[in-house]
Amino acid sequence: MSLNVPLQLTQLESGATVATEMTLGVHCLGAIPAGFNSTAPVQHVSLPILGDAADALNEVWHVSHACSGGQFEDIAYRRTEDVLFGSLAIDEARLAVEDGSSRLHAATESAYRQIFALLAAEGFSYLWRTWNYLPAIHEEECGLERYRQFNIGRHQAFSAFARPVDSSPAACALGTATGPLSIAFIAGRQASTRIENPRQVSAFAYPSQYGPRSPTFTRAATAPNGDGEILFISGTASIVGHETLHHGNVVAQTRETVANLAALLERANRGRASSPYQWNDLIYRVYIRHAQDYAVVRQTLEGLLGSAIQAVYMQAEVCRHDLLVEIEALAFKPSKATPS
Ligand code: 3EB
Repeated sequence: MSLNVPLQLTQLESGATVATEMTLGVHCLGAIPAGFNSTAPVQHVSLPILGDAADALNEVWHVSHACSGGQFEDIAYRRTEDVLFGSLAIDEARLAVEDGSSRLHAATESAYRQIFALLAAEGFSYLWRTWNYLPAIHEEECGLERYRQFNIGRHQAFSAFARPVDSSPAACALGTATGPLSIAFIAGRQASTRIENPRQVSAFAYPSQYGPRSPTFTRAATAPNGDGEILFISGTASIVGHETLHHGNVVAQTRETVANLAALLERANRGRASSPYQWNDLIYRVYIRHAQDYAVVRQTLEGLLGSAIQAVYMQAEVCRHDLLVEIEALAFKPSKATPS
């Protein structure tokens, strides 16, 4: 199968119209830009943007020819021969559940069952990356924190479709103040190559103190893209082993997070001696729990990675109470790694 139509990502200029037939999907985090109009799937999450409001995140996945697509239950999707982007939002209030059972659990399980059913129907077996946003992530529901209910629902859908947890996608999961459960994803016809972090216990193997079902994500993955590849780095935080480090110290947490990102880059760069991923190749999303930490997080990050990095900073609830910052990233390379 030809893989000669690489996926690209561009930041939407304010006021620009999307080349709709060549657009695979869009992420709008923060306000939707004025005049924006898309027939392609859009993941819209209203997170507060930190710094200049004009720095809202409006990313467009596109290719150089027309895509096909449609609607599958709650999912809007577009696809090429090689990749499929989808987005869905589920209003929990709309769901009928039995007394005493969690609406978020039900919504998450339904969302992931829909995703896996669509991928089976379209022949895209490999889930590369998911972006999960859920309201009130720390609130209790049916005696358990909602992030943990989310994890149970996600895990059950993986089991129902016989997807082993160690084949999980790269991912992020963040809390929003309001809005529906919102999930976007990219899947491929070909497998991604998963990367774990030697400094961290794999998330899918976390001990049960973090909830009855573990989060199903891998720390990073590379995916084939034309003659090159895409690197997806999952939400990364100040966790070593499985424990949060540097309670209450956002500067130290930012530094530890960068050490984790460096460990992932080191792995991703095996077999890439001539064209390694470098800090400036990455496009970052930086989630900060307390908006007032923005200046110090940015200063710390730019001090370590340089002030030329391309990053959008947002206020969001990171999924453990004691985590103050979480950073995810992606990058494109025109060539693949050569297996050593
Ligand atoms: C962590 O390392 C931080 O549940 O999909 C990061 C990325 C985190 C993805 C997810 C959670 C998820 O455990 C939290």
